[in-house]
Amino acid sequence: MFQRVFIGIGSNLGDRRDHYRRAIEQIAALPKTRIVKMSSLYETEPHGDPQPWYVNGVIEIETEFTPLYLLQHLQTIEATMGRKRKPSTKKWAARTIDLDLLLFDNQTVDAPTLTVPHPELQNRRFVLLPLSELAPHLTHPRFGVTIVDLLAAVKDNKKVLLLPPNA
Ligand code: A4P
Ligand code: MG
Repeated sequence: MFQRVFIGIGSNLGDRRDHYRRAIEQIAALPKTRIVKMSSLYETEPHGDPQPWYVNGVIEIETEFTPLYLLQHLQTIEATMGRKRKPSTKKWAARTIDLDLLLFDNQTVDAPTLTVPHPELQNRRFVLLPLSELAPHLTHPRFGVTIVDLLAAVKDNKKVLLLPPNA
């Protein structure tokens, strides 16, 4: 059975839009998976340590994978795109590509390697704004409020700037 899933994409190293596009190509090439919708792209001020600004966006997919298998596939894509994830690498450090599983149907997951919905989703304008383009009235399975409600309430004041499509 196909499940409706939202994936957050971010890049803040090198040709960020090219990394973003290639990640989508690789997600589209996964078996048992199809891309349904893509948000606009945004240029976003970084959260965490000082680092370059990100290009962020969200895509909606349908997949027959379970959440943990989908995470494995996303991590393989990150690895093939040159992202180095080592114990010594700082959390929240700059990266060529970051793929976060934001929402998986209306499921909640609390596994050692996976928390769904993404635990920071409600604190990040750079996630809520593109997500609100695709699914404004979707209800967060833990909080019972919609994405537009979360966006209206978010205290994150970091800049999130719409990127023109062909810039
Ligand atoms: N993991 C648990 N739940 C999830 C999930 N829902 N989706 C685990 C993806 N991964 C999940 O992630 C660490 C571990 O989280 C994974 O091994 C997986 O098993 P990581 O990608 O290796 O490390 P990270 O990305 O450095 O840390 P983390 O906690 O995932 O950070 P985020 O949430 O990815 O944030 N500022 C702007 N403007 N835009 C950004 O995109 N991104 C980050 C990273 C920081 N600041 C940013 C942005
Ligand atoms: Mg991550």
